[in-house]
Amino acid sequence: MSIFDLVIRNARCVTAADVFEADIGIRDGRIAALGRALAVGREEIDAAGRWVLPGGIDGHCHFDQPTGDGTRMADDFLTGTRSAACGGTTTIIPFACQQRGHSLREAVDDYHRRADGKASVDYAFHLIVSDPTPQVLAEELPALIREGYSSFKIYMTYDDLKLDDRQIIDVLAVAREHGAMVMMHAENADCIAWLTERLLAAGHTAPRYHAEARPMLVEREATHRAISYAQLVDVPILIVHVSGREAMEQIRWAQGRGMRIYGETCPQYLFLSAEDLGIDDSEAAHRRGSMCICSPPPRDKGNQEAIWDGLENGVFQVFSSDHAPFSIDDPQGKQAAGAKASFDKIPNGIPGVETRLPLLFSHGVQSGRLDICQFVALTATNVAKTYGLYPRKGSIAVGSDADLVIWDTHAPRPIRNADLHHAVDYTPYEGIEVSAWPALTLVRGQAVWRDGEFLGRPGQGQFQPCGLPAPARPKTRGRNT
Ligand code: DUC
Ligand code: ZN
Ligand code: ZN
Repeated sequence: MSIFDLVIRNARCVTAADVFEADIGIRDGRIAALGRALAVGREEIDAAGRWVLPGGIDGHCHFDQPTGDGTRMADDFLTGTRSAACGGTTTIIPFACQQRGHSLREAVDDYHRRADGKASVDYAFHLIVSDPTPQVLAEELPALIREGYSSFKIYMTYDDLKLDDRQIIDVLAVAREHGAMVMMHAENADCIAWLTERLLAAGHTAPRYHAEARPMLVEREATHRAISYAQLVDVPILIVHVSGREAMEQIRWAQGRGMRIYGETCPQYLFLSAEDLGIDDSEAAHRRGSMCICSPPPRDKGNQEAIWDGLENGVFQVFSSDHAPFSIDDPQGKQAAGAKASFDKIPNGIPGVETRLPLLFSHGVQSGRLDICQFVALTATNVAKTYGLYPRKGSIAVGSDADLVIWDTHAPRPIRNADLHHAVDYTPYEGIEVSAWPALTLVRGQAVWRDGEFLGRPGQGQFQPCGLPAPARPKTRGRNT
């Protein structure tokens, strides 16, 4: 009897640190051996000449998240994880979102019911803290962190989610005490409200005014404020979905002073610009603009270049999709407030869980901007470390889960929504050329995507409790300020 369930031969393995040639022996869903001339497996795959990378971890995506305003996300755990698998992502981390007046525990229980039996890739949960009552701060959060929910998102904008400054500091203090990671949505809510009121009063309602209501200044200010509170409390934070240069400068400044401030960015800030929100008030511009409304908004070409630089030079540790799926022709989606709704009534978010890795591989690695180890770090290894999943996830190492992707790097094609596997009726990246796509995606040794066919089974994906994130472990000596 064979000692391996599967052997991948002649793999050009890539980790965040190394590139090496090896056979990969897989047993019981884990990598059991790496070496040359491994014993014959029950199944064999020859990967000669192909890159074999850790499966992607999407550390920021929204599936089946209750919105509370009558809108509805197009993807649930069935279609969202199917789409993830087909794009080479083997673990997703969406958000169990607390509704005000309710407990965090209710949000977590509800979210497990939504995921149970549906996922075809592995998943963990972040928490969204929208109501940090004394009970939440003193009891619920510490208990949930111990149980494997060790990261939470704080919003500085959105009326139904945002925390005031004192609440932010209180939540950061809990994260510090218990070693959790806090993700900050950094935009200044009052500036946005003031600008929005003025734009609407002037009759400026088209989607392109979304970008004017949320200029870089509001993101830069909130980023600086979030960093200041993290410094005050002496706790690491991750600034999520950073859209451009001025916010990056704040992060770089803090990193340069030795603070543990981390950065995440997303494909929309590399491949979309404010022009995608529309250049006039036509119907076509409204439709295209609605498809691309997300927050923070896409910026200009100069900011796109700055984001590429930040991926290359280490401002960013994590590259996520921020997949937030609202269909364009759904009366509960982008058109919930009507076909000609004003920009402030259009649900924020764009899909991208399936296209995240092919876009970055094609335009980052193959164009020579990023080396392939950086790609692995940004899309898998650092994500696993940031959220307490490493080394079970995010590496090619003996003992790690066999979450692997064999890449086809000679697969030129335009992105077409018709070829994607989410339940959203558009992709904002329609027509963008990519030349790399996963040929095979394995989740714990099981094929979920092979040669253009989805092979996953609902329920095959398992919940992964998170340990304490490595970058958030309380420091032993001194303050970091
Ligand atoms: N912005 C968010 O903060 N979340 C989801 C989508 C978006 O655009
Ligand atoms: Zn956000
Ligand atoms: Zn988000």
